[in-house]
Amino acid sequence: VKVIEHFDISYYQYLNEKSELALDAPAIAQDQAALLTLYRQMLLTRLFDAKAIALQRTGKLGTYPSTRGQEAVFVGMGHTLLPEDVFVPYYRDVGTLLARGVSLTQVLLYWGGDERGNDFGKNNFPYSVPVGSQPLHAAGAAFALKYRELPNAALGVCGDGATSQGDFYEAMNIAGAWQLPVVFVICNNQWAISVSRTAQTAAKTLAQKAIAAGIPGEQVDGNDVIAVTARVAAALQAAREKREPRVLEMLCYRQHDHTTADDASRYEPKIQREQEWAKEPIQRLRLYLEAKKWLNQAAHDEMEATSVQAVEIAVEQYLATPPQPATSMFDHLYANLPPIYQAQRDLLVNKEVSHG
Ligand SMILES: Cc1ncc(C[n+]2csc(CCOP(=O)(O)OP(=O)(O)O)c2C)c(N)n1
Ligand SMILES: [Mg+2]
Repeated sequence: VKVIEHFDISYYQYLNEKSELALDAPAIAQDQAALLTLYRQMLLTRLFDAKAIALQRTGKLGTYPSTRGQEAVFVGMGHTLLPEDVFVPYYRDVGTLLARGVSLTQVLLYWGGDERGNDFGKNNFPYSVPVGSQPLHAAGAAFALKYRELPNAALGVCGDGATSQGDFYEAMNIAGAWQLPVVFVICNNQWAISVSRTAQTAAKTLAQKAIAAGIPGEQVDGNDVIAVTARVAAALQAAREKREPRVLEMLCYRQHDHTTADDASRYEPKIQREQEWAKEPIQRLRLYLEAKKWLNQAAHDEMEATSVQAVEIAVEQYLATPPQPATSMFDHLYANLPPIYQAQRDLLVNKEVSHG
C-alpha cells in the first residue's frame, strides 16, 4: 500500500479573539480608510438587522432572516468584489448587497413581499431561497464569463446546511471539471435551522468537500473581517487571473433565530450562543481600531448616529411605497405567461376592476 496523495486544509485568522494582529497579516490590516469603511458597513448592517426584526415583530415586514453575528462574512465579500464580478447572494445577505449599491429600502421591500425589491441590478443575482441553488447559479454564471472570455469572476454564497445538498457537490464538480472562474463561499453559521453543524455531516471541515472536486478549499475565521477580505481577494484573484475555482468556508455563528419564524431557544444551548458572542466581528475590529487610535468613542457614536438615520430613512421610504397590484404575482416568474396563468391573471384583473 502506498499513500498516493495528501490533502491539507488551512485555517486563516489574522485578527484573533483578543483583537491581536498576526505577524503575517495582509496589507489591509494597516489600511485605516478601508478598515473604517468595513467597520461602518458592519455597524450599519447590524443596526438594519435589528430594525428589520422589530418591523417584523410589529407586523410591518414578512419573515426575515437575521444576519446578526455574520456581518464580517458579507461585508468583507462586498468590499472585495468588483462591480463587473457576478454576485449570487443567498437570503441571509445584506452586507454584500449594500457594498454593491443596493439600498436598504430595496431589501426591506423584498422581505415585505414586494418582488421589485429583488432586482439588485447589473451583475447581481436576485435572492434565491431554495437552499443550495446559489452554487449552481454561480457556476453557470462563471461558465458564461469564461465562454464570453470576460476577465471577471462569479461568487456564490450558501450556508453550512446547503453543503449537504447534491446541488452543492454538483456545482463544485462542474467548476472543477471545467475550471470555472468561480468562488464558492460557505457561511458556516453552525446551524441549518435546528440542525447543528455536527449533526449535518461527519466531515471535520466543510472546506474539505472541495477536495473531491479537485478544487482548493480552506477555512477562514468569518468573525475576522481582515481574514475574510484577504482570503476572498486571493480566491477572486485565482478565479480572475488563473481561471480556477475556490471554496472558502467562513466560520461564524448565527446570533439569532434562523428567521423571525423560528424560536431557537427550543433547540440551541443558550451557553453556546453566549460563548460565541465573545468572538463576534464588530467588537473585535473596534478594539483593534481603538488600539491603533483610528477610532474613538466620539467617532463611533457619529457612525452609529449616521447609520441609525440611514436605517430610519430606508424604513420611511419602505413604508411609504405603495403596494403593487395583486396581478404582480404573475409578473416575475415567466417571460411568457403560460395560458393557465394568463387565464388566472385575467380573472384577477376583472375582479380588481369590478371592485374598483
Ligand atoms: C431546497 C430547500 N429545502 C429546504 C428549505 C427550507 N430551509 C430554508 S433555510 C434552511 C436551512 C439552511 O441552512 P444553511 O444552509 O446552514 O443556511 P443558514 O440559513 O443557516 O444561513 C432550510 C432547510 C429551502 N428553503 N430550500
Ligand atoms: Mg447555517
